[in-house]
Amino acid sequence: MAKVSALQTARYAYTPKKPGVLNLKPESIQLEFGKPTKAVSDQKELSELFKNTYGKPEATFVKGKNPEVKNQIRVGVILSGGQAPGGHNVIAGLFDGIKAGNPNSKLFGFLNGPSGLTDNEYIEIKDKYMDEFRNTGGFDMIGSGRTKIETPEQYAAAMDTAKKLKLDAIVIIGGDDSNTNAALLAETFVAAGMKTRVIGVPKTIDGDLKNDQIETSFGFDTACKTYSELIGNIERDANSAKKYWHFIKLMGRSASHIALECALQTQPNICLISEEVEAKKMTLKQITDYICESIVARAQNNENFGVVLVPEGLVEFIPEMKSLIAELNDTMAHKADEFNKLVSFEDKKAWLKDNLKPASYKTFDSLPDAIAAQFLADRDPHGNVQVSRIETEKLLVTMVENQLAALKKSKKYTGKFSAYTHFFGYEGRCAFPSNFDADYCYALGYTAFLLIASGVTGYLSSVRNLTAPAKEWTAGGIPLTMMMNMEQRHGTKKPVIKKALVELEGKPFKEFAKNRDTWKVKTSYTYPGAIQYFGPAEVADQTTKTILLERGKGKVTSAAKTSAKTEKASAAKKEPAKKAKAKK
Ligand code: FBP
Repeated sequence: MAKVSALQTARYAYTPKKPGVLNLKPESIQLEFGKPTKAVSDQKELSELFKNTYGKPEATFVKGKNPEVKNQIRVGVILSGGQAPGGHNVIAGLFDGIKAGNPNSKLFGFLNGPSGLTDNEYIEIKDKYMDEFRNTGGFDMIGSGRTKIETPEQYAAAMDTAKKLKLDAIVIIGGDDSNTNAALLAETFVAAGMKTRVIGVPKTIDGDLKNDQIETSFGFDTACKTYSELIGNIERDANSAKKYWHFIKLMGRSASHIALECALQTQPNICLISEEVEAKKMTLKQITDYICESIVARAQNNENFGVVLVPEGLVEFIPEMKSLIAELNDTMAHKADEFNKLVSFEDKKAWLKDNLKPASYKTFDSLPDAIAAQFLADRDPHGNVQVSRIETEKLLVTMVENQLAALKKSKKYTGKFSAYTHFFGYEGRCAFPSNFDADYCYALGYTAFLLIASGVTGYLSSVRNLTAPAKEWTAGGIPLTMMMNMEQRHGTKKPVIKKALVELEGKPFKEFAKNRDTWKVKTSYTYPGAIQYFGPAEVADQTTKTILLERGKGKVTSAAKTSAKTEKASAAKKEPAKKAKAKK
């Protein structure tokens, strides 16, 4: 084993806390089924597409009997998509469950994502190798990848591997797309009369794989805590030096859950929420004005510093940018031969002038060249622009600088503006999982094993009641088709798991909206500090404000309120001293 840090050594010794029911012997845990379920919409189309797996009941584990858990089984596991803290613990929970059922059962890890399954590349996971990755971050144990299994050849190759390896089950650890794949694979295997069951596990730091049944995807907790620590540190630096504005872009391909959670944890001056920008049809100019309002107001209080949080997906939610991106994706795909011959940015720009609609070209032309060039970078495997590569934070700084220069001319602004930009994304995806993610992931993996041992397929491993202590969590399975609807993808309607965007009527957004006008002007920063792995539960085991608020259990304490409380407390302390003086 490579040399490891002291923290890693200490984390190896950590025993994840389990939901009460999972502490029973595996043969004493039984699946209890609820009523048949329906998809969120498009039920008819989905029931036809998933003839064998549609509409299965929700299932919960309870104390009972399941002698089947002792059967010797062979299981394959895949890590799919972007890294998220806790992935190794899902594998650990799955591994321990399988071995607790029957020590001769085997677990195979497919290498580098779903392509490991189609290309038949795998390793057998054994005790010693597993132990090197317990409670660690990263997906490096078996690697991850973004290959989508969609062609008939890929399905045939997946079936071939499952047959060759005599797999009783495959566990796919992934986000909405990967779990859509899991549902399709489950259906394909049943239709082909194969014994291989497919179970999904909800992963993504983006936090957008959640619904009435899935309280959160794993990794969101640790990633948000890591970013919030960094944001808090920057806020404190800004409040100490009092001379810089920091524009911080935060990962989240589409939804703004990460930005919102970090805002609730750190109380920055501004946090943009893409879903709100889209709902209010805000233009880039209006967003710039909104940020400038804060800068001008704070400058009047002699506070020429601040922090702005920008969600990664923002550009795709600004209506004029959304049209530009859609047209660019289309034009660059349909005229790829012509476009790919162009080398310089100037040539590409001239070509776009003739090939884009005038309105889209006008938006493109209004962007600084360096940013405009990022809109033309390589597309992802699905033909979409890679938003993590567009430096929205820099674009906003340029727009703000221009606007402030105009305000200065008209004497409406007399402050100083000096900005730094940051992008936090990769910093958080492989962090040591927080206790919450370590526990949650282990339970998800162990539950996935129990689902396999209970003979079901096309289910997502589900652990609920997450705001309570781990021993009160419940475990079970949710039929994947229950979370699906039909969506237009590249010109055709496809079954997909519905992505959860930030709800503007939801409690987390409302809590933020209630406080943000104060934060915009008054310095109200809160400093969460580093993730704590050891110590009292209120410090080390708490999950996100998002889940607490969603479950009606949390509220933000603003710095304004905190300092009011502190002032009261110190006034009370001074009171006896005053009285004593008066007596003298
Ligand atoms: P998943 O949805 O696959 O978990 O990945 C999410 C994410 O971390 C996004 O936040 C980000 O936009 C994207 O991955 C970056 O992708 P890549 O790792 O390919 O650069």
